Amino acid sequence: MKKVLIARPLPEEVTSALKGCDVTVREETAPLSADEMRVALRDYDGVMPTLGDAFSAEVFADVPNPRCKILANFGVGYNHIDAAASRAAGIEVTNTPGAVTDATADVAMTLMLMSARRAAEGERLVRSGAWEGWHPTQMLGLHVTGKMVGLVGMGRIGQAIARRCHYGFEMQISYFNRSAKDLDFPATRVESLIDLATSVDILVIAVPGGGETRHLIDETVLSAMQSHARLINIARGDVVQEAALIEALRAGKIGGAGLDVYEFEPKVPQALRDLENVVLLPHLGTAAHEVRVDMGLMAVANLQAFIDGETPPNRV
Ligand code: 8YV
Repeated sequence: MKKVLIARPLPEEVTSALKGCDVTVREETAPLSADEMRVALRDYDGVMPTLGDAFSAEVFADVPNPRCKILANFGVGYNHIDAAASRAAGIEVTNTPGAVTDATADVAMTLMLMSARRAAEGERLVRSGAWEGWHPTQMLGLHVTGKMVGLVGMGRIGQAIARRCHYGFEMQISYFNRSAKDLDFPATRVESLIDLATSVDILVIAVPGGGETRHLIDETVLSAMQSHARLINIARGDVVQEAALIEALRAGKIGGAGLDVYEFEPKVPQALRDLENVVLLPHLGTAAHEVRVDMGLMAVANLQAFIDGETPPNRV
């Protein structure tokens, strides 16, 4: 019987869905250690890893002829897995596109509204007991309706965000993407990231993580943004050069930021935590029970196909 390792506790409806195999659910919430990854590759036929399980080229190199043949990632982003090294080791990688889209787009909107309307700052004020009452110029933020939003990346999640911006908030949409997209809402493709950064009130990052997008948002891009503009990141932390962002926020080069992800997650620099003009969420993108169940069932479908000798539906 095939042996499967699920690397984190997941809702019971997910862990009980795999049939015809011997399933081990690891009870710890922390990422797999290098030793645990080596054991996973050596002793299991299939593994369901997730964010933080750093299956690097070194880990694959440590386990020649692995028993494992599939890493069915729980999540759409798989930049923690060296997919080329995995394939070279004879292990296929799958992910969970679609299941994460709406929930992640919702968190982008949450951050956009919170940052623009200074909601976290306001909440801190009320909680501190220092609020002295309403007055016409208190805590004025940026009006969102009708503003210009720029999407860095127009994949599934980018489109879900843009749709919300267009239909919900009458925003003008422009985007920077490798290829032009056939979209069901009005949007202008911009050839240069700097031009996009210069022209919008809110810049939203929705590109995959990994080597190609690392530090895409650097000092030059941040300096191009307008001083009232907001930067929203629901993608991967290292798409933004965090030190440059801290400096831009500190110097008032941009108006604020809303972050769900961090360059050295889960480490969030004190300098960032000290700033008022940034909203900080703990990677809540897909943190809703039904979404995690959908993601889990998608990862299970990939594993199940492998166990049944079929082609997994979501190979990366
Ligand atoms: C997940 C995400 O919760 O799916 C992704 O790529 O970023 C998240 O929202 C997490 O990464 C699980 O893999």
